[in-house]
Amino acid sequence: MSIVVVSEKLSVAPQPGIDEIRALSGKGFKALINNRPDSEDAAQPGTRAEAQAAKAAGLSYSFIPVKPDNITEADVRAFQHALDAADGPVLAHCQSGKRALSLYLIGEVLDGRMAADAVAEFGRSRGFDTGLAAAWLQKHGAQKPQVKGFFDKRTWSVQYVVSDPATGKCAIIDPVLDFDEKSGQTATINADAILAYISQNNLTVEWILDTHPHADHFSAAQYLKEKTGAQTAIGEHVVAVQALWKGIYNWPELAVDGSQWDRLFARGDRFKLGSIDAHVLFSPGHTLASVTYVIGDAAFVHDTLFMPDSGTARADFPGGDAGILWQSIQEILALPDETRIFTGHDYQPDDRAPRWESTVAQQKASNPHIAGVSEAAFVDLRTKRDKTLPMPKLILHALQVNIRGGRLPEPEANGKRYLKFPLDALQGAAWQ
Ligand SMILES: N[C@@H](CCC(=O)N[C@@H](CS)C(=O)NCC(=O)O)C(=O)O
Ligand SMILES: [Fe+2]
Repeated sequence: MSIVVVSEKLSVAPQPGIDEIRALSGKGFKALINNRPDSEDAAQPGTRAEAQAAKAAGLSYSFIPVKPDNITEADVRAFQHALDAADGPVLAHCQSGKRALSLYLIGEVLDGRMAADAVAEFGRSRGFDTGLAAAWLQKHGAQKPQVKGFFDKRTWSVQYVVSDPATGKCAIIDPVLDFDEKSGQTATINADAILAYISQNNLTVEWILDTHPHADHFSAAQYLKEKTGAQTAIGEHVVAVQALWKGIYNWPELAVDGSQWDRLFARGDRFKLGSIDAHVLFSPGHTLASVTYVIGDAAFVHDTLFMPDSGTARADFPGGDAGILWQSIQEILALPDETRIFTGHDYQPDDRAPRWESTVAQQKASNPHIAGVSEAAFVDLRTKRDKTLPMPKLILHALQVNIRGGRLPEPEANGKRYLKFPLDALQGAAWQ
């Protein structure tokens, strides 16, 4: 049996004989992992005999049998658990050592400690063909992005960095540019926290995505594009929102062709985040242009569904429509039950700590605007509730920035920037 050292804690080997297992503690090993289902061949000792020999030698023993074509994430996690639990060096084996090494490598990539394209070379340099791990990652692992949420207390917004552990590529979704309406000051506290996370984790920004032109905060898309060089994108119907607000702001020079973004997404468009497949749902109702980004198993739904204890987004902004929002929500709920749903705001009902992740199944089971609610009842409850909601305090500030992709107004001759407010253009004043 030739033992190959993989890390300080792990070595892998082909099938050991019973005598070789008994000798392992003398070589400093504290634990044995057997990744081989019983009865693969007549000569193999089998798990009972291995367990007995390991225990007699004072080793802890784990049986995590996998077939080469049927490895699951649970096997990978069980392998990691056995490795972590051991109080010293571990020997893992299958027939040749290839499966044992593959389980380890898949875990390293899933947890972001190794790049997927380093897997093959890692195996080769130690005498193993680890194409198995590479193929597994291509099929499963690479489709599960890591999602980091950043909550902005001022606007109850959730901003996301979504990354592909296999390649280190990431997207920033719905970043906030800070604005204090009382002083008129802007700042980049939120966006800089996002940039710090990206640099600490050695990520490369591929996309800066907005789900819709926000009515309650400024988008930091332009600032982040200047910092990272990544491409910006939004839904193609942003041109309708531009046309609508061009009228409200009486703004003849505003280009209403979406040229302020690098890419405009249409319903069903596909794109890649590193090795992860992503596609776009058109999700209007809250605004004319809202989209949902489905990246691997994660859907970024922004202002459609909130957390199950918080219902849904309002549909009474210019261009909003409760019936259309209902249709958009149905399309999101038709995603697989285990799809992770990431919402764009959390208004912290009863002052609970902010939360932003749920699943399609949880939304269907317990969101009071959805579970057992008909379309007519939804439209009724949404319309009644929207009549009670004052306009967001920054709606007139934010739209003139966000329909230009997060660009602040151009400075005037004195170098200062100014916002412009139409009077009596919107309804919904909260006089009392
Ligand atoms: N009080 C907040 C309200 C913001 C707001 O209206 N948010 C929208 C999303 S942009 C919403 O759907 N709110 C639902 C609700 O407040 O119930 C503000 O002034 O900014
Ligand atoms: Fe919104």
